[in-house]
Amino acid sequence: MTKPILWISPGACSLAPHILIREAEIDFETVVINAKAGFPQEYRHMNPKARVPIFQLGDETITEVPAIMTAISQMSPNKHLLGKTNLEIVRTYEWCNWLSGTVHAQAFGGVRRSHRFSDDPQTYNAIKAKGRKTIEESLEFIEEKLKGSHAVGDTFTAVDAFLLVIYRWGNDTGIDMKGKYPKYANLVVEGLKRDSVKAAIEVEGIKFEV
Ligand SMILES: N[C@@H](CCC(=O)N[C@@H](CS)C(=O)NCC(=O)O)C(=O)O
Repeated sequence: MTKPILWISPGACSLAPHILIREAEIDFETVVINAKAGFPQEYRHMNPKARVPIFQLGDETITEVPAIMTAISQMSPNKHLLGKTNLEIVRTYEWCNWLSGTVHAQAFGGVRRSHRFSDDPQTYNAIKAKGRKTIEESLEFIEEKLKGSHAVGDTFTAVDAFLLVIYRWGNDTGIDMKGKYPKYANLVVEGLKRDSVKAAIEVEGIKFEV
């Protein structure tokens, strides 16, 4: 079988499955595109939704961070990257749906991609302000929820990979992540020690400060 291919954009949400596929120790290839200024139109045939990540697995093309992370986890079942017990797997989906739908799409989307919410540029500042407020509320919720170095159970899961991305975006947004969210910062410090995380950051050529 041909190697799976993960399409990523440096520092984007694709960093989460990129970390996870390294954690899963799967032999894979990457296609690196720059989606920061918008998904390049020439690759639209790969994902008509015009977003990274994209995961090519044999004849299948999989999109959406939680779905891709599920596919990766299924390829290395002994790593338990969605959690070890049925309840942990449920908690992983609970986290991932919220991180994807509310924190990523709604909160950071409002700040970074206001045009997705309205065709009227006069509303963009209000959308950005609401997005920023939702980011801060979400970060407080994360801080309250965390109990140790892992969000689900006592091992590294897809949720930790996703939380690393969101933390980095928080820093990029000018929020004092370390000062305001010490438990979250601790999870990130522990995550940054992992070979999978170090390698993904290096390959993407991005900075990751706690
Ligand atoms: N719901 C999608 C969101 C993917 C997404 O928004 N990706 C961003 C990068 S973080 C992107 O490709 N943006 C390009 C654009 O908005 O044109 C998922 O979970 O995969």
